[in-house]
Amino acid sequence: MITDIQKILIIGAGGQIGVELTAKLSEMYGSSNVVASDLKGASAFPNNPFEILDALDKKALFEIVKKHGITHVYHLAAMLSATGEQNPMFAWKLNMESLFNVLELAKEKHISRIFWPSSIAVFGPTTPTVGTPQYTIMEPSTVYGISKQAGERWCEWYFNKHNVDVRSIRYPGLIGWKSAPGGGTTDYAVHIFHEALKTGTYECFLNENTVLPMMHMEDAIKATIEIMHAPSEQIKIRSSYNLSGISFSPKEIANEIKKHIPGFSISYKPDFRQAIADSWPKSIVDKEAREHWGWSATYDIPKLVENMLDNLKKK
Ligand code: NAD
Ligand code: AKB
Repeated sequence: MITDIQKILIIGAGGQIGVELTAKLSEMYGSSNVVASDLKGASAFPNNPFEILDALDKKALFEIVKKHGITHVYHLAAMLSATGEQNPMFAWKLNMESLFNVLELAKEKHISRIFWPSSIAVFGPTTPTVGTPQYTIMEPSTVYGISKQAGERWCEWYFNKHNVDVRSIRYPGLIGWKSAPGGGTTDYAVHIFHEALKTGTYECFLNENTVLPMMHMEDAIKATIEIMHAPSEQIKIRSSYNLSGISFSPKEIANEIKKHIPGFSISYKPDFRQAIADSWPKSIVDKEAREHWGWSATYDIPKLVENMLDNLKKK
């Protein structure tokens, strides 16, 4: 267990990333030093202090920060790409105002460090799709992507103008067996494993050749911990870092699953999420994250598929 003094608040702890991040940080710092918060769901965190918190309520956030002596905030609450397109105004409000609430607390010196995730959704249809670099054309076409791009610019601005120590990663689609995804375009890559084991078939909402950047959740958590623990001078990008894991299409992941479940079959019925996926990169170059703070991924496609199937079977 790490003994430096960190009191951590996780906002949106009940979500796909939050559940795993809360567990990992509790292992590192002790559960009593990691406060989980969400709109509901205390029972998911029997060992952590838990607070009901609406991230849009700045006063309530401030009170929780004071009550627990919070130093570090991981702000995960957001509306993701698919749900965001269906609730555009609220997605914008939630994603932007909640970020401002956290950034302002740091500007006012109530907290000392923030983690806020961005996404590959910051890129858009005019971005080069293969080997997308850190610096390139960024014209996102979803409300979610627009909010993440604006969020990146604001993070950089708060760092430059107010010395706010905010750190960020552009996560690809995340795949883990411990928690369920919440309203994204890459969610199929989690659902497919559950359905392969449960029914042996899966109807995919993207077409068979839609290649997207993806990552095992363990790698995403590793990156999050690494960027938050790197010395400040190594974090040279204060908007958000590209982060690369693996890239595959539904057909490719289905073929890998068939190596373990030979009878597995997949069909395709693209819906509105196809247009979102088509606007995103197929692969990402993360040279800066590697050079600045030593990032590298550990999962390839065969290892990810084996890990997902083995653990879901046990679960
Ligand atoms: P999720 O939807 O699974 O979880 C979000 C959590 O936030 C939920 O538990 C929800 O109840 C909570 N929440 C929603 N509104 C809230 C509010 N007003 N106040 C407090 N909590 C609220 O999302 P996730 O997949 O865990 O993503 C977390 C962050 O990571 C988001 O910012 C998302 O954009 C980013 N991200 C995720 C992925 C991915 O593949 N999961 C990829 C790129 C970026
Ligand atoms: C989504 O599909 O919306 C997320 C993301 C890549 O940001 N998983």
